[in-house]
Amino acid sequence: FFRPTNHHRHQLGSAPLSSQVLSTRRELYERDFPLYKQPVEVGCFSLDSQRRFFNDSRQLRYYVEPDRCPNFDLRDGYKDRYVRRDENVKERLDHILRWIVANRSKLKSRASANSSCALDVDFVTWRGHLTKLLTTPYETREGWLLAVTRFNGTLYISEVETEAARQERENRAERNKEMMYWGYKFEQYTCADTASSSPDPRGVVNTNEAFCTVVQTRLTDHQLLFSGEVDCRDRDPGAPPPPACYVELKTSAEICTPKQRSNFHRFKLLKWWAQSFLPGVPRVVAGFKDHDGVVVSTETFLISKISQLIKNEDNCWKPTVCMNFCCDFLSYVKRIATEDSPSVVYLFSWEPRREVTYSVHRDSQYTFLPRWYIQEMTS
Ligand code: 0WD
Ligand code: CA
Repeated sequence: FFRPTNHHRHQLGSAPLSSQVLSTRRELYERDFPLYKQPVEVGCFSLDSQRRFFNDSRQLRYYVEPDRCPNFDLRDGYKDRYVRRDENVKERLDHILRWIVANRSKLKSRASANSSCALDVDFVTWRGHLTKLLTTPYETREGWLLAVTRFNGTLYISEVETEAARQERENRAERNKEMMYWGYKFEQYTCADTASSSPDPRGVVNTNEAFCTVVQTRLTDHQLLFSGEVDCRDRDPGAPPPPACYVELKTSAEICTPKQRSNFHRFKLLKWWAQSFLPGVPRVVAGFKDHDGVVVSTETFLISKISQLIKNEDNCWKPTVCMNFCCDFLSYVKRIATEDSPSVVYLFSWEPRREVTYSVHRDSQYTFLPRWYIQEMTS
């Protein structure tokens, strides 16, 4: 996928290797691009309209290219055809853990195939958590909290909602609630249930439903297993195998001025790139909407072309900074989170303009590995 060309990275002003904190200053991460292996899909799962888990691809949808001049009304159905997932239910890593239990044989390490239940990976997490790490050196508004538990040698990373995020969620303005619906409505206009059917914009939008890919890859010396929600796939049966056939759907405000274009490149494309680059999803289809929530045009962005697209912006984000920071964060976690116990949580915490710090918690509110998982993996 990408190869490092420089083997002296720690001499070129990277973060101190023994510190209790981790700097997020961009300059420290301007090294050559680290090795990131081509992500391989090792499985998938689906969550149905009632958020029930299935170890299969029943919720996978098929991308149908819109007309050149679409006229998708994203507000349609908000009041009467919208079933919203209950955001008060904290699922943490549970769906991924269920997938692991159902697919253990695929993951057992060669060394311990008959004895211990160790997985062959260093980290298990959601793709969305890794996206947050990739964008951290450029984030100026929202901090994060990541809980880490070491269990049978594997480090599990699960996000904890910050106080600020909880307040934002509980005080969300009506307009923002409606705009959150627009993204899902765009999916409904562009996705069909089968390779040969058409989208049905008269149906119900139910955000409990999800199709998730599970991928395995390696970032330098970190073996990763993570899952991410996938919107749809190329409907051509001759398309390349997953994840190369997957398509990410986004909506964004229409771009009318050079300032808007620059902001789109500097902020939106960073998030879009980070999210899809991680699982190896090659393209994002953007629907550009006007103020009234009508999609008036679409455009395909190839993830492999985004770094060229942004090169003309002054002071823009760099993929290498994102990946090197993530890599150093994972090394930092390995160094700090040494006690192997399902009831111990190392809570890593970051606020904009600060360093990453951590605290340790035993049998606390932060413990997140469920008993059923520990039991399955110990027997
Ligand atoms: O425990 C948590 N704090 C979180 C759990 C935070 C974020 C996600 N999740 C879980 C949910 O079970 C969800 O099904 O992760 C799943 C999605 O995981 P992901 O792919 O790692 O998340 P991310 O890349 O942030 O989001 C992908 C899509 C979003 O699409 P857009 O185009 O808006 O980025 O997943 C949806 C959303 O459609 N999504 C969520 N769905 C359910 N719960 C959530 C969420 N909290 N966040 C984003
Ligand atoms: Ca999406």
